[in-house]
Amino acid sequence: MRRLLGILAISVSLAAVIFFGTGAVGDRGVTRVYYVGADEVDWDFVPIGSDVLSGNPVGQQYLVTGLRDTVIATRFKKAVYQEYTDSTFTQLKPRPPEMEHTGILGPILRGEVGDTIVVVFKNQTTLPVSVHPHGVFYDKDSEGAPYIDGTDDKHDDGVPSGEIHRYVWPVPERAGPGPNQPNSIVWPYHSHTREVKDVNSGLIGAMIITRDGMGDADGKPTDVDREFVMLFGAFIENTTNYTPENLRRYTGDTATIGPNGPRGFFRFGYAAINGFMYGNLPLSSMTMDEGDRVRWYLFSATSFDDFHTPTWHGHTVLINNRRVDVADLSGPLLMLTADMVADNPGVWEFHCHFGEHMEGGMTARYEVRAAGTP
Ligand SMILES: [Cu+2]
Repeated sequence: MRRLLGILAISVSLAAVIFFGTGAVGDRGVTRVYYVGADEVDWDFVPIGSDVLSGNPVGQQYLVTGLRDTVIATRFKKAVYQEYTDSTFTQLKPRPPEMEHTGILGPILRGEVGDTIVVVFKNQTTLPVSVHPHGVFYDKDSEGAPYIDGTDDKHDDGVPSGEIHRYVWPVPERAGPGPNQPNSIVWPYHSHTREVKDVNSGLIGAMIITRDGMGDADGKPTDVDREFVMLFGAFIENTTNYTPENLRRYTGDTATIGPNGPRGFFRFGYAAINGFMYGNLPLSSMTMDEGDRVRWYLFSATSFDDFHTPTWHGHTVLINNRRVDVADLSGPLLMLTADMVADNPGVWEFHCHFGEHMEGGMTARYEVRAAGTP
């Protein structure tokens, strides 16, 4: 009988742990559900058609790496993550106006330490793709990467065209800001089915994780007025899921462009900020007010060309308690969070300081409106 009571007590406490959690995750957190589709779109790196910073036409020699004096195109078919309102995936959820600057990125996914992020993902592209997160906790059915791992959880690795997969990502302490970091930090998510081609195709986005107790109802950090999420990403266009089609559709030159043609290339790509080049990232979405506490979330993409040094004109930032005006993304898929106080009204350049990228259009602008501006 005593033994039976013991087993009963263990069962009850086990059930309590399962129901209430261990205290580390989910004790007072919420579950945040996002409906994310992967969609094929046409993307233009230079939609305005000119260099907004110089007022000049875009220098064609800079559109291409590896074959500098050949124009290929600025517009390509790509795949992007987009947010939908519900599981019918019929209605796109409008992007919050303050996040218009995120360009080619997928929706910003948010969580506070203790929450659980659920991504109901529908692949509406023509090839299997996935959603692979960084930082958050995941089991094998929510990893989104195919390799031999001794499990039968394969649906998440490459969700077949037209199918839905539910990714579940708890947000434990170790996914949140470390002791020396600000109250919210950035983690990338991206497709990892054919990682290189998928990311070059455009399937990448950002997740913001806020320290426990420091988020509002939406998980946004309460200690800043304005947030910017910036991908410094070189999209290598001859290694995407759509390269043959893109060459056919947009270059009008399948005979001579290509690895074996007389104008053959080794590789060509576009060093862009959120998928925009030459200041084409809309300035109207890069605004803040004088006095604003501004948090910049920066990360790099995954190619050989992804060595970036994001630079702010007009301001300094704090990165891990170090004051700088040039940030260090010296390698693929690095991430950092920078805090700024907007104290210098004006229109300012924000660019990569890696010479080839700077000349190659990895430039944007931001605007600080003077206090009292209506
Ligand atoms: Cu760069």
